[in-house]
Amino acid sequence: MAGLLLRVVRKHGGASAGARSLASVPSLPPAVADFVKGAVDECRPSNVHVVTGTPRETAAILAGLEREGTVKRLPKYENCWLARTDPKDVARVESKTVIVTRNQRDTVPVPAGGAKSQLGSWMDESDWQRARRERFPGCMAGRTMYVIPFSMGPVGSSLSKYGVQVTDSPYVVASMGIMTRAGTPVLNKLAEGVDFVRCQHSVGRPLPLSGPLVNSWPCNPDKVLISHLPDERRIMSFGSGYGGNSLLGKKCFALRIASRIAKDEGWLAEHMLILGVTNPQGVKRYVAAAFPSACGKTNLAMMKPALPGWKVECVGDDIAWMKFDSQGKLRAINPENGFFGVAPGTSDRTNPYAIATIARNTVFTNVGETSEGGVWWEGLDPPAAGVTLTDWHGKAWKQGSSTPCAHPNSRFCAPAGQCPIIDPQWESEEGVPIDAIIFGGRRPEGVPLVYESFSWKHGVFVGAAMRSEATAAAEHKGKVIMHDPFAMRPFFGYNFGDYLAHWLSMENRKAPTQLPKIFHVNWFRKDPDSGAFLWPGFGENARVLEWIFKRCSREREDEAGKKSTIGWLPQDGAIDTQGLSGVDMGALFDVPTPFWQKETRELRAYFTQQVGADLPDEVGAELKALEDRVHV
Ligand code: GTP
Ligand code: SPV
Ligand code: MN
Repeated sequence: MAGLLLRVVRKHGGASAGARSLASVPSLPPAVADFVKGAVDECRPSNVHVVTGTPRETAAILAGLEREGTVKRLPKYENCWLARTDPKDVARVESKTVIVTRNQRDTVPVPAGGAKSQLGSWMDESDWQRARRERFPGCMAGRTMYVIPFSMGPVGSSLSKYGVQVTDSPYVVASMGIMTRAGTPVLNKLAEGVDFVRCQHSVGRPLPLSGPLVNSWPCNPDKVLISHLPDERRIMSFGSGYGGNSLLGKKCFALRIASRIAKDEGWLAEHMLILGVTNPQGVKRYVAAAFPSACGKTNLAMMKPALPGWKVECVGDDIAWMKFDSQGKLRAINPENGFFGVAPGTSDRTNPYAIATIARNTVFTNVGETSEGGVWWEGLDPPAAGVTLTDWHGKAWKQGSSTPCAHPNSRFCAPAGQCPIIDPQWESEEGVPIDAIIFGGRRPEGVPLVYESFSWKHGVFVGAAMRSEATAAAEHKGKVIMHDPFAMRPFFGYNFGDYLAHWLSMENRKAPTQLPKIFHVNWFRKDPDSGAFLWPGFGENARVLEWIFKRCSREREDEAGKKSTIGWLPQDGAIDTQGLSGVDMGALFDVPTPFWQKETRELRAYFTQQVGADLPDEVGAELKALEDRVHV
């Protein structure tokens, strides 16, 4: 294999680069070798480097990035790095993210009246072939192609899946080394002949450069295309080096491709955190929660409970793969190995365990920098007197400036194992047992702090009806309230109608099934007069987890529950408010009928226009039942 690669490499690259690749290319399992050879033929790198994952290799990659000026060391901490991107490459690009299938309807419901689907973007196979030919041939000229064998989930777990990413971005190699289990142990697993997802990524800036780079961050914003071929289990990503666009194990694989695999195999791949919560009596339960991007998953997953005696432990902060076991318990694993978390707002007050997690071995991107070689962002205390700040563009920055110091979607990339409250079971091969599923979003009005669904079917409807204020994690502008069903709108790997049918089918499994209870939370309701949040959030969210915990333990349906038009609410006093002051529980639990009438009409229009004939009857019936309850 090494000889084969060397020949391919020599044909297109310099002789010295070829000679280096001979030394660094170990023999690859045949299927991996075929994939790599195809990528080399197409992208024509001058060198190939198979990633082993050793600390020495990682250090060398970071040192190379430092020499190139892509990252700089943060001397205030141990092995921490700062990258500033081209300001045109700062977030996931939903408008350039597509799924390629033979039929459009395999990817998205066909919207009424020729409207554009908001539930994903389909691309025709021949259009995709053309787009590929316009981008990939020769795109890695002069660069090294890194081959990253990686595992989503603990290597060897029956719930895990494997991938191989080729990329010309050493920043991606360093980040994938944190976010996934990558390197030789995975290559050994692949040598057993297990399936893997083929992931091809290029920043799209072959050498010599046709124009200057901004911030030494190669990318090609005009040509960005993040494409998925679920039938072939293949991902092809071009033009962006940032986040979910380029760390292909995350959204592309673990959500879009995996949700399709999960449908085929009878499990669930979801945009959910997983946490364990232990009550003062020592009883422990696990819950999974789906909130849209930048709506509080990392914060909830690592929460420090404000309630005495309660303990939260973190299994994962972004993605859950869940499967019913032979006893009928829903078991979840976190397929990731690190956190790619939103920096702004993270502080000792809001998320002390995240702050502890990112103190070493962390890559920061687009945050502010202090003159002491530390990091800074909105939400942290002002730096000590005499310490000055540089913003994410690399310019001097002062408090009170009209632009933020850190980009609102600036992120930290840190190993999950460094979290002080990582759950002892977080790498368990069989996964942790899930008792409750929580949906939520940013809803400034109308939506109560917490409610519980009436049934599994109603819970699926609550997930389908999720809406949230737009955030900086994607390219949307302004604070519009967007539909984001199951927090999966940007991440569905197949038709949303089929996805709903798949969720509903969990109730009709032949095998024993203990369905988790389904809840909806909203930490973000605002006082209409002052615009301030009504709920303190963060550690105080433990009060809501306590109610959810109790609802999971209840023997009677109406215990500690009050029936409302939208679901079960806590009875007065059922949420512990001891020690809280100035919180208006009445306002937090108000369910205004006019608001819900409007919401219901809006939902009916959305389902009709966007899901149409693909909406399962059961979900239509739940909407009708809600309409009847709120008298629409
Ligand atoms: P992705 O990584 O994009 O999927 O985001 P996420 O869902 O993990 O969101 P994260 O926990 O990083 O929170 C995003 C922002 O919401 C941060 O600025 C937090 O400070 C803020 N936030 C999180 N939880 C709460 C809360 O309970 N109340 C309020 N007011 N803000 C919160
Ligand atoms: C999200 O947007 O939900 C993220 C960040 O978790 S990214 O990996 O960039 O998609
Ligand atoms: Mn996310």
